[in-house]
Amino acid sequence: MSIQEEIRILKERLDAVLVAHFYQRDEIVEIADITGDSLELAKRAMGSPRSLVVFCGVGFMGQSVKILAPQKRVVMPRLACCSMARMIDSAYFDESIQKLEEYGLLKEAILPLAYINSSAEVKAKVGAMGGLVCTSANAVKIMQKAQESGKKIFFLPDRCLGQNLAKQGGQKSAVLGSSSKEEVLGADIICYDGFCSVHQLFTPQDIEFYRQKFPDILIAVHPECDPSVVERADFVGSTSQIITFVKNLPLEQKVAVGTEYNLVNRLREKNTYVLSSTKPECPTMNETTLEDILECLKAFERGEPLNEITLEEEVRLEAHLALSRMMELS
Ligand code: CIZ
Ligand code: SF4
Repeated sequence: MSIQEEIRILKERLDAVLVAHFYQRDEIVEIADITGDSLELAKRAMGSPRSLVVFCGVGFMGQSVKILAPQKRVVMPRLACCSMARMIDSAYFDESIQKLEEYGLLKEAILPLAYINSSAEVKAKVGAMGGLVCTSANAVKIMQKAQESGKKIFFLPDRCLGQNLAKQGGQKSAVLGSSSKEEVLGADIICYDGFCSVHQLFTPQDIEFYRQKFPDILIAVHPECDPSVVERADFVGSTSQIITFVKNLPLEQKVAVGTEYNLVNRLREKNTYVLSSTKPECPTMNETTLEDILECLKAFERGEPLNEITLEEEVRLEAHLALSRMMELS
């Protein structure tokens, strides 16, 4: 029996749904019941009648399912952690707010806005301060709504997404820790100094290279890329938005895409290029294998669940506040 078949049988027996993020390896995406971006996956896993969620992705994504659907058991074949999410924990969050207070901002005048790529503990801190979450797909809209509060926005952890949002809205941004106190106080959006190591790989030189090689090529990038890359692109969007954009192009239209390799490689058979001379693979997303999924299901059946996601109820409830504020607005 093939490993795919073994997984399928065990999945049925355990009443499990297999979900996989777009950045997972092809063989994982091929056997998944649900594929999507982190929020789509969390929502669809929550709505699934299955009691067990086997989540192929990185830690914060499994946590998002547990925050929204605490009655479900959630296991991850690999407990891989997004390097960006790991750049901020609750202690760093507190230190950042303290720093802003030292600069003279009142805590009540700060609204934290967390990118979904953050841990449940950080989302809980954000929720407790009245803040909310956004994804790359709804960031523009959520940022506008957040700013209607009249408060200073503290955007975390991705400085690039924060800077790109500010630029797009004709606003000023500053990065806590590297900008001066005056720049921070004068900014509309104050960013935490985190970034995605994969999306940092794309450079303006890569865009230059493709534009010279193919003058009519289109450049599509993810907003986790540096602002110097985003400002030179023809299209900027989340993973789902990039997929829709590229799939709707005429087949003869060349496009170079700046996001994770596995996703780009699956987009189209022809005329699609990876916007980098190095292979932009997300190392943690790439860790999960079919063998891991099989082992995870077997361990669950033995009553020894592997990498089960558990959250303290207080953390879950406060993180839920931040997530549900986003869902009400989007
Ligand atoms: O939210 C996600 O799944 C991520 C990490 C990126 C995106 O643009 O969809
Ligand atoms: Fe995190 Fe970047 Fe990997 Fe996405 S591509 S999971 S942001 S490290």
